[in-house]
Amino acid sequence: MKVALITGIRGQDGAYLSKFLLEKGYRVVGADRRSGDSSNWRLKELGIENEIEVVYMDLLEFDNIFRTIQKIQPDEVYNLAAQSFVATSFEQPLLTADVDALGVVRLLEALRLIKPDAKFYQASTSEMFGKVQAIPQNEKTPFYPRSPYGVSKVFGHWITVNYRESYNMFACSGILFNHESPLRGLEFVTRKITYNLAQIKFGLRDKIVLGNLDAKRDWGYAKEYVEGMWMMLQQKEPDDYVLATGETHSIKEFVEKACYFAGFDLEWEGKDDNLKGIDRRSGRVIVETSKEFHRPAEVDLLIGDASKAKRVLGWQPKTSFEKLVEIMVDADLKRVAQELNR
Ligand code: NAP
Ligand code: F7E
Repeated sequence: MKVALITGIRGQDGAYLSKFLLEKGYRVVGADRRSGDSSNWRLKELGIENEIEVVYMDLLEFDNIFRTIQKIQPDEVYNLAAQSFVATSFEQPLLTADVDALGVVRLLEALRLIKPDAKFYQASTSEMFGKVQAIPQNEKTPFYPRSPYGVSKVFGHWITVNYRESYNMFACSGILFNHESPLRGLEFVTRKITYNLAQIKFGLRDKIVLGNLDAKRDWGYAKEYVEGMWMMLQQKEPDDYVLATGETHSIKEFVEKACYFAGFDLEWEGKDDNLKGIDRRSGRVIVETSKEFHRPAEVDLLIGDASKAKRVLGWQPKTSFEKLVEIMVDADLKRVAQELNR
């Protein structure tokens, strides 16, 4: 039985990857940093809460990582843990760098010393492309990060490449574009939209306040992206791969589609920071914009070219943008209805 150690077990990708690996017959050990809120809602929703062995491991503490690797002796390590919210990285740049940059080298160093033959996956990101230097972006596109998060992830990416080249370790970096799901955190724009629209639908909220609606993202379905992570570690040689859909949509388009699936008839009025989304049926303002949610530096456009992953791994996304929005809206309408019935 292969042993997989997953950091960031309580996050969106940690949950989907755990389920995928359990179905493949892995023993899954999940590293939890032991924060105050130890709710396992995602693992519960996937029905796997009791199938995962949880260990306490924080990427900030080297001895803790060292002892965990020594004890678990993993065959595969998926480093999904991160301070992953771009907006927070501007408020907490040092913490973000400590976890997202130095955390990676702590883990790699522990593996090099104890289990150098373990396969390693690093969760890199399209945020590394930032102010994009080419359209679409692929493995060869130069990085130009626009946030402390993006800068830290560039370090995580290059240190992974460096350990592969210096010590011959099987270390891969997956450069994943935005991937969403009903298990996405509420702070990210897609889930903020779908959950809050569901609350408006059930009369629990008046409106949603958002930031820059013009930014464009390449959004895929998280459940499919974790399979790509695993595929990278099953190849003969370690390498880096972009996973993306090759389509891009603005936040405004996401709002429009989500409103449609939630049963609102949206029309826009005004512009820029005075843009309002009005439901024609009720005449009520349900979407507003505010500078509060703007970032000091924005990533305006992301669109990925995943042709290498398709050619080498046989990976390709299956869920369309429209279907993804529908899945997320439906899940949140059900959740809010259940919350009301409790
Ligand atoms: P997520 O839901 O925010 O999960 C991140 C996890 O990391 C959380 O469980 C968090 O623990 C944990 N964590 C934070 N600080 C830690 C520390 N010091 N030590 C140990 N664990 C720590 O993120 P996700 O969406 O699943 O993404 C997974 C990874 O892929 C992240 O590295 C992210 O940066 C990267 N990524 C994500 C996307 C995307 O679109 N989702 C795209 C590209 C790359 P708590 O549960 O205790 O908060
Ligand atoms: O923002 C705009 C915001 O926070 C998307 C992380 O998983 O994907 C994610 O990073 C866009 C930005 O995701 C609001 O300005 C407008 O342009 O959902 P987000 P992100 O920053 O793209 C990458 C690939 C990662 O690696 C990260 O870990 O939406 N936006 N209004 C807003 N964003 C938020 N959060 N809230 C708003 O109200």
